[in-house]
Amino acid sequence: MPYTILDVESVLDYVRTRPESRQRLDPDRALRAVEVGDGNLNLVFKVWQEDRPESTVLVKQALPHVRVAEDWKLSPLRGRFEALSLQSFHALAPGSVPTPLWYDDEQFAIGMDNLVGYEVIRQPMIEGREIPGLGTFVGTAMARVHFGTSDFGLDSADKKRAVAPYTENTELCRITEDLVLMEPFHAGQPRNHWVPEIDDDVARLQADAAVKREVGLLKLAFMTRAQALLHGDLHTGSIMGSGNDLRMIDSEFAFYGPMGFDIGMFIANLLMNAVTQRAHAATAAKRRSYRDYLRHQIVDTMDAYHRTLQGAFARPSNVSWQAPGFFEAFFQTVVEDICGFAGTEMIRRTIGFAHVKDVDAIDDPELRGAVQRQVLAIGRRLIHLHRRVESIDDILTASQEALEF
Ligand code: SR1
Ligand code: MG
Repeated sequence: MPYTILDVESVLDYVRTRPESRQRLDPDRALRAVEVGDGNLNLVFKVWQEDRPESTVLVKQALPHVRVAEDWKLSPLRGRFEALSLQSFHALAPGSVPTPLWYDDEQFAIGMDNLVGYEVIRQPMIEGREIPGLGTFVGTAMARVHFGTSDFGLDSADKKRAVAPYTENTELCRITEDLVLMEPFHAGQPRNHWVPEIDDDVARLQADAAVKREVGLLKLAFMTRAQALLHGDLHTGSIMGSGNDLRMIDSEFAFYGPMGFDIGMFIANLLMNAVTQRAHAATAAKRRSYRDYLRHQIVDTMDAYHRTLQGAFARPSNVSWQAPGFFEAFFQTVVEDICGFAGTEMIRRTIGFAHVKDVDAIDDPELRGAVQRQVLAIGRRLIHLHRRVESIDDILTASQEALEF
């Protein structure tokens, strides 16, 4: 069947053509579907058996354009990279992603477990709900994936072969190169947008030559340092949770890049949430306790990431990585990347093409402007700091106004 954009009717016939769907439902029974995608790029259908709603699968199809901007053409081939990375995440960090069921390279569609009862954690976190174990989950899972796909975890030839397919994920890499690592730092880029309240702050940021230099270095690292398989877009809208169980989703930006990118992006989203609690928390006490929770999640993320990587390094491996002090010297470079990429994510989510709801949902323009000013200031500081940063404590100190009580 030629590539056809699915809808809530045609997805039912589509699921019937996939033998793998039988693992989760009976395709000979009456099926129902609803489209639930709320991201920027794709269609997402929940499909279930009418007489047994718990028998269900999720179908995610890549569109030939950006979902939120139809004239922005984008190859649906990204479905292939999401499917490939989903398999790797599932194998290296079992339980960290929905179980993949199939990938169809004609329809650019992935079948996977429908995470019934799970919700994307961004909205509950805006509302100040604590997500148990969040930092430990992200740090542990990403360390397993990063180690297992890197030259530390793979034979040299296998690693090179593993990188190869992702070199085709050119369009999504370019989105990150442009939207995260270039446009927000330069005046006159038409996709940037912000509210007039922060005009002066944006002008100062975009006139900061040192920031441009540091972001240039970060962008070069992103483009050339193929250390490990990255999720590529690990924000709080890319994580779903139910009670204590968490899963990462939406890895279509997956490719081989610098290991600090994912954790940097994730920590940036925690910091942005922390700043916005000034608007979202109902009381000072609630703001205090949620910021305390967020601070702990940042520390837990780094601890789990460091500990899991260190544990993996301790197992016998290539003699080249076993010299005393090697791991800590290497990890230092990862912390530098985490700090720098966190800064770029905070800035691009404030003045670039794609913002975050945490900030944009603040109705009062003055308060929103004040929040954005703080996010920009922290982001800029983290970028300035990144080549001198020594530990997570330095990152927390540089982000003090987001976390203070
Ligand atoms: C055109 S895509 C814009 C943003 O949405 C995705 O979720 C990524 O974060 C990307 O940068
Ligand atoms: Mg996404």
